[in-house]
Amino acid sequence: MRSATVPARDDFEKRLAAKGIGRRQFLKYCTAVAVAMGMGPAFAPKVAQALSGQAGKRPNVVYLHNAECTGCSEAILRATDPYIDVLLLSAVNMVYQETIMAAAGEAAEKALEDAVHGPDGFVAIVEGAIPTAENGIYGKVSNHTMLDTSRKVLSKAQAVIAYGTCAAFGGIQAAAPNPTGAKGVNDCFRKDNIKAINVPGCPPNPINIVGTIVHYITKGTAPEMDELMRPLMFFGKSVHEQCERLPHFKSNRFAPSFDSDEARQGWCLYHLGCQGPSTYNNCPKVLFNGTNWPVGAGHPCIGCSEPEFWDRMTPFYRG
Ligand code: FSX
Ligand code: SF4
Ligand code: F3S
Repeated sequence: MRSATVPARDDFEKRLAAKGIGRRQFLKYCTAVAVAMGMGPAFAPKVAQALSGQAGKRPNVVYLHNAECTGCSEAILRATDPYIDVLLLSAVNMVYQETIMAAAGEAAEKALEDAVHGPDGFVAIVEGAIPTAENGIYGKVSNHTMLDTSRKVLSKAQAVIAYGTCAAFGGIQAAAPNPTGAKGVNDCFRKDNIKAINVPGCPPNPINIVGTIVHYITKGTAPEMDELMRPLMFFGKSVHEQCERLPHFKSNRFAPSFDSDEARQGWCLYHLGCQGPSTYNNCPKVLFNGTNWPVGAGHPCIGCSEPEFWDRMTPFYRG
């Protein structure tokens, strides 16, 4: 793929500095991404190169929104460091993103047309499920159904990333009785031979999309995936096997209620509804914003990175 112009490293560092982020803090973030990718800290300079746009390849990215709460974008936009505008806009050439783009109306539509038919190709990132009932009339942007726009855009993309559980598996829109016929990308477009890399979570951890993009830039391929098309480097282990409360589970120490001393002392939340044993994600190790994760904060895992979790894992609270 041909790439957009490589930005000067100085510009990148100036933009980071304008956000109050020093080089050391940026490198710390790159190390966290490298470790989450299972590559170890020695891979951090490569991550830094990719994120600063110095890896020589800046893929064009078309970012589509479908039926969703936009929490996936929010997870990136509210990330503590190093902020999407500096990070993603340096690593990739974001040619269309409805939440953050300045263009509106016809100008926005033209930007999408240009990107899809441009000579350089593009990677598509999809957020949200696709309503399919009655030819997709339950989800429209600019009088086009999300179903039509997604099919048109995704069939031309060099790679497709379904970001968030809604885009990956349908999410809450697809929960029973699913009146809009909402589906995840792979389910929706199986016959069109569109294959998305799934990066689920409701919301997903921003590190997992950043790591997927870094992998694509540095290796030029999709990462190794499980049978649900989730990168193994992020979703290869269950939440349970990485959980800090696991020793309590193994010793049969289960918290009797959320407000008990036992819960505060870190006893296992299994009897209160925790779905960690049947959920695959890296939350216990990667944390959100490097700070904490649901079970660490005393909340059971609700299985948010699994298909049909709204139907299969509810009620979320027991006991
Ligand atoms: Fe779904 Fe994302 Fe949950 Fe929300 O876009 S994965 S409802 S956090 O926003 O799609
Ligand atoms: Fe497993 Fe949940 Fe208990 Fe952690 S709290 S050990 S994830 S059951
Ligand atoms: Fe989701 Fe469970 Fe992690 S609810 S955020 S997969 S702990």
